[in-house]
Amino acid sequence: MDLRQRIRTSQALELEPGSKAVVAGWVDRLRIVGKIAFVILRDLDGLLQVVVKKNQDPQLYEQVVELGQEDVVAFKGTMVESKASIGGKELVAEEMRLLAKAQKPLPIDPHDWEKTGLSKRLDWRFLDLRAPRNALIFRVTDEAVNALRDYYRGQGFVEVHTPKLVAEATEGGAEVFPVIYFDKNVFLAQSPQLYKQMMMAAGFERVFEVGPAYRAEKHHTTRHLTEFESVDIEMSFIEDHEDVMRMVERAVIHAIDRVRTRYGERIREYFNVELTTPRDVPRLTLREAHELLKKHGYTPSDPLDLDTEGEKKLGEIMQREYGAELFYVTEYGWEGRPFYTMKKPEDPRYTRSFDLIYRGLELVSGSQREHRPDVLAEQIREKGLKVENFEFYIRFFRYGMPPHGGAGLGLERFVAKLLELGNIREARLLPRDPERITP
Ligand code: AMO
Repeated sequence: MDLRQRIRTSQALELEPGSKAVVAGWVDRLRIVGKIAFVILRDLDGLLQVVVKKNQDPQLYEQVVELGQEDVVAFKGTMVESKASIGGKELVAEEMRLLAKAQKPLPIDPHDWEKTGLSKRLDWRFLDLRAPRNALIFRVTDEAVNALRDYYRGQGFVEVHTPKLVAEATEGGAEVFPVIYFDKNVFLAQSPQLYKQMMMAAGFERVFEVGPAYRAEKHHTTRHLTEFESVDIEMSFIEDHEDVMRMVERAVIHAIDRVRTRYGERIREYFNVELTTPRDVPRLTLREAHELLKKHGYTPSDPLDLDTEGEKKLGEIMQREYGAELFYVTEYGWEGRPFYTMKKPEDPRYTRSFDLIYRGLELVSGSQREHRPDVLAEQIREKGLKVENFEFYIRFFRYGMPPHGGAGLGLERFVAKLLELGNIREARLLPRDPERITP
């Protein structure tokens, strides 16, 4: 039996009865009824029942009954119709090749992932991901990120890859990881922010990046990771932040629609979540958001920002009263936004900024950037940072920098909300948090 002839279980199920097939995968279950052995074989695509009858092939039967759960095995045989089997067909085996034994007992049983705590599941992530429901999370991630990529590329964005070892914090000084870099102290990048802006000075006009971002978040929350995948864009020649918002919302809607089209049914089956493609994305200024919240009996803690609880409440109100799962809050107060954000010209207490909220969670954050070097230097000072440390950055702005803006989307948050996962860690292959650095 030659593994090069191997087809997936889903392909085998499409064959005409009587066709020969070589399939391979993991033993999901082994059942022996009388003198018949049934192996449920699992691969990336699904399950296939394989049958061996003792009286037809006693030698093969003896091999099969020795199999254990999670052994890796290949079968060659003939596809036959079988109404009671998954997919209405099964493989009558003629040959078997044991490819690898699974040691027993299994540290976690992929069938029982629900009974296992998340921490233990993450310790044994490779076994946890053998559960089709858990594997689906990463197929959804793949579809979502590629849909975003395809959308942006279609709009003339070019993907770039910027350094993750950097000299300065960009998103607020407290949350950086210092790294010993030869004889210097450097940091892990919190965001590609300064470099995607550099690409505007380089005349690229539209760039995007999908890459890791690092935040030294000490808090254990269900929406923070210390390492996450950030989908960033930056674009030039904008009038204001609204131009960025239109771009981002179309990309997000495109991604939701692609995930729904490809995996909607399976998401319903495994996660009991109904995906709908948003039609439009309402906008509220921060002030309007606060008024709406107060009307519903909630007073936000900071008049110039939106706290997590407020975000969640606002999400519920927008969903209930306007049927909006996806909406923008704009014009955040200057206090709460980074130094590179453009202030609102008519009222500098506020900024040309926005957050996109999806199902009650901040999914995207963005703004128009301050592109006038002297104003930018002043803003760096206002935030209590040293202008000298940002000289390499301010330089980008001195030789012809177009008006520009951009945004960053947290990929794990996106997937967590698409599937209504209770904890963002489930949406990261190998999440890092203050305690976890292995596997
Ligand atoms: P911000 O800091 O808001 O903005 O981050 C952008 C988006 O990244 C996600 N995110 C996180 N996801 C998981 N764990 C975390 N600890 C975490 N922190 C942030 C969120 C958030 O909306 N440079 C700006 C973006 C820009 O203006 O272009 C920035 O990084 O989904």
